[in-house]
Formats: sequence, C-alpha cells, structure tokens
Amino acid sequence: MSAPIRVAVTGAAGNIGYALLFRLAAGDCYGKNQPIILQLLEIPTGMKALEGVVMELQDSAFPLLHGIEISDDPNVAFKGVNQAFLVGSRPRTKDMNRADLITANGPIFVGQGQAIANNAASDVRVLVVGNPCNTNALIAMHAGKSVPKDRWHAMTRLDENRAKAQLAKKTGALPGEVTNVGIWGNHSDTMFPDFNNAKVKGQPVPSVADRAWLEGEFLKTVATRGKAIIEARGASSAASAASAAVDHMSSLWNGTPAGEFTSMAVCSNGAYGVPEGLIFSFPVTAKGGNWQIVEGLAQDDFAKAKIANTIKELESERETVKDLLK
Ligand code: NAX
Repeated sequence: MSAPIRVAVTGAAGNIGYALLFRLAAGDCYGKNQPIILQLLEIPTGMKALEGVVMELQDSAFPLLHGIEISDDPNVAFKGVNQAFLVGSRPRTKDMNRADLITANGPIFVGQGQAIANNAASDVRVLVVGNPCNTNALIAMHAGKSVPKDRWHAMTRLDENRAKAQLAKKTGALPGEVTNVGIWGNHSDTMFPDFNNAKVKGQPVPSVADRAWLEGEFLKTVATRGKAIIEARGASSAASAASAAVDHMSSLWNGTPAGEFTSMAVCSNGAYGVPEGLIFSFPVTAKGGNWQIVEGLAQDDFAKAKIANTIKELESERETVKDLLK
C-alpha cells in the first residue's frame, strides 16, 4: 500500500460531487493500492449538505479512504493537495448568456488558483470541470503562476466519451473498441470530435461509418448531448461527468495505453496553429502525471474549419476575462 495522497474536490456537495466522491473513495481513479485523503471545499451555504455527504462516505467504510476534511476556505481545502478537481462554480441561470457566466465565475477561479499556488503540494495536478471550464482553467492558471502551466487542465473527456458511445452504437462495436477519439477545442458546442483519426476495432472510423452521418447527426448528437440530458432528466449530467473526471485524472496518473490517445484541455504550446497560452483540448498521450500533444495527426479542410471556429470562441472568452489574466 502506498502513502495516501491528498485529493481536493470543490463544489463537493453538488450533483457531480455526489457522484465523484464515491468513485474516488472506491479506488476507481488511482487504483486499489492508493489510499486517499479527501479535502472538500464548499461555499458556506453548502456546508450542511456537505456534512451529510461526509456521513455517507463514512458509512460506506471505504478501505482506501484514510481521511475526510471539509472547509469553506480554499486555503484550507487545498493544503498539501496532490490532485485537485475544481467542480464547483456558479450555475448558469435562464437570464445569463455565456459571457455573463464567464464573468460571474471568473473571480472564483482567481481565488482558487491563488490558493492552489500558495498551499498545494509541489506535484499538484488540477482538473477544472466547472463551466466554462477551459476559460476558468485559464484564469486559475494565470492566478496560480508559481504552479507550472502544464499542471492546469480542463475537462473534455465527457465529450470524448459521448463521441465514443455514439460511434459504438452506430457500428455495433463495444465502447471499449472505439479508440483515439480526440476532442479539439472548447468544452462547448464548438468542440470538434475528430472522427478522421478515430478507430473502431483498429479500423479508421471513416472506413466504417459514412461521412454524411459523421459530419451531420454524429457531430450534432455529441454537441447537444448535455441539453438532451437536461430535457430528459430535468437536471444536468452528473454521474457521466464524474465518470469522465475520473477517466481524465486516471489517464494522467496511470498513463494512456500504448498506441492510444485521449483528450485533455491543456495550455497550448502553439501546436497545430492553436494560439499559445489558450487552454485548448488536444489529443494527448499521458504518463506519470505528464502529457504530450500527439503530433502529425491529419486535418482535412472540414476539421480545420471546425478547429478554427472553436479557437475563435476561446479567443473571445479570453478577451472577456482579460482583466483577470494579470
Ligand atoms: P451543482 O450546482 O449541483 O453543484 C455545484 C456546487 O458547487 C454547489 O454545491 C455549490 O454550492 C458549489 N460551489 C459554488 N461556488 C463554489 C465555490 N466558489 N467554491 C466551492 N464550491 C462552490 O452543479 P453540478 O451539476 O455539480 O455541476 C458543477 C459544474 O460542472 C457546473 O459548472 C457545470 O456546468 C459543470 N459541468 C461540466 C462538464 C464538463 O464536461 N466540463 C459537464 C457537466 C457539468 O455541466
């Protein structure tokens, strides 16, 4: 058994938090030999509900759960953490557009970025789930400058998993037989699930699914899946989002399988013409907490246009929050 690692989860009493904490405590992310100490952050009005969640975690008697600490102070919640899931953020209300949401959430991520830089362990890795996650991660990365830029991530794994599920359904394959589905760009309906480089049972997707479906129904279904879930469930995706967060951090911790890649929104180094410094989802391989953008992937004109569009959206989001990027 290894020494316990400290794992922070913000918005821990929320819907995603409720699904995520039990998966982490069960060992689904870091493996069955890796004990964890959970450090949970909520806002003051969320603390009572969080106490209830803690009781349930205790009542599950997870052998790997070596401690639970709760706080409404980011400086306490991020003390010594090795891994951080930034899930909590202000939800979008009916009267808010995307720019309002960005402006409302920005200051939260300034405070949390600084608190991570001031308190976390030197090996910290951060995954931002709270929306707009790419731009929130950008804000946190700027606020937490002393933490190397490659440690800040935003989550597009749910988009990847949704795309894999649709490709599996269409071709009759199992989800695990669909590989190398890279998501490019923003976690929004402008992201591009790259079917050209994806594979089903080792075969290129364009050879097993028709182009019209891929460019049409497939892209639309993946882009609007979140809305469809809200309409059906009356609440936004929670268990699948938690599962994707576990997948993302597990890929980073345990590594990607040989010959396969996954999607992580990370700080662009200018690869594929993506402006340097944007938090942008790329196809990546990972090993031991570090990642690398996959080089040399083909992009046809259709893919290039989609990627240009999602770059434009992220640049406009960056413009909206420029005062927070000091
Ligand atoms: P909930 O509203 O159920 O939970 C959010 C929790 O965060 C609440 O308990 C709230 O008290 C807490 N919170 C708010 N501000 C906080 C702060 N400053 N510090 C700590 N906690 C704070 O939302 P939930 O369904 O759990 O979703 C959480 C976030 O994930 C939302 O921003 C949502 O849009 C985003 N999502 C991101 C996805 C992705 O793929 N990147 C997919 C799912 C989800 O839509």
